Amino acid sequence: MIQLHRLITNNRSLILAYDHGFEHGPKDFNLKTINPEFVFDIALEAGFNAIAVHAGIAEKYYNSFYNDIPLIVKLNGHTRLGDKPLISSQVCSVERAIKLGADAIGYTIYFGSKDEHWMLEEFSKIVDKAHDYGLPVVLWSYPRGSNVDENNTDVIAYAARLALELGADIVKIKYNHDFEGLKWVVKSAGKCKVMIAGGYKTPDKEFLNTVKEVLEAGATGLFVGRNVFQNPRPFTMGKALRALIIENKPLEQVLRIMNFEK
Ligand code: FBP
Repeated sequence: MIQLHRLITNNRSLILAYDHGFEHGPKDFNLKTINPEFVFDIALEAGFNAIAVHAGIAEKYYNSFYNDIPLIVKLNGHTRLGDKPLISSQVCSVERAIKLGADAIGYTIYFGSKDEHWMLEEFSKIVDKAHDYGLPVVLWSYPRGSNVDENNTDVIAYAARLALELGADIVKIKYNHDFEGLKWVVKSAGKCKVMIAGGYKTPDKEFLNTVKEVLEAGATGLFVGRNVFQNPRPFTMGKALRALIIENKPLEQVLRIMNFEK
């Protein structure tokens, strides 16, 4: 039985992504957010459904104090030191993730890249093993490559469908601001839950509006990094997202309570 219930509340979910130190480098952080404990504290205090990190961060920072936050260990990654990455290498096994306390496994596939066959093969084996242990699998489903239009709705729907076909339980996609298109993406993913990546830091009100929109289109929730930890009030933004996504509060009320009017 796949243990999805810790990651999803009333068919909604809010997950904090903190794999940026690996995927982009410390440039995404400031003097506070460079410290993983600060970001774990945001997840804990704002009541996120889970936090996603690489193995080294889990090993050194996910201690008993944070046990209430379900842990997603990301099994593959790439650096940003060379060309735009089209392959993500496995850097952690399912077994190691379990030893680190993982409640779920994360993995990225760049569909459409010339190396996709490596990632397809590797991911299939990982899904098989993770499911044997009852662990849900989250796929960062990112179409990418010289002949791939990452922003095209049909391409995003294809990426969502591939996640379902491969056995992922949650698929994380980038939203292209095509509201009707997202409904089709969600349909394409079937029983695989669709979560939206946060993207670059955007103004608070605009960002929360987008979140409201993706929920209306049928997304299960948000799998967000920079729009929380790069916010000058990251705890407040975390709580606002919790109110909007999990507690189903109206956007106007969330904006008012959190004083996000500007
Ligand atoms: P953000 O909410 O900050 O966009 O994080 C989502 C995420 O998928 C991270 O998990 C990951 O590190 C990053 O975006 C990858 O972005 P990109 O594919 O642009 O490097």
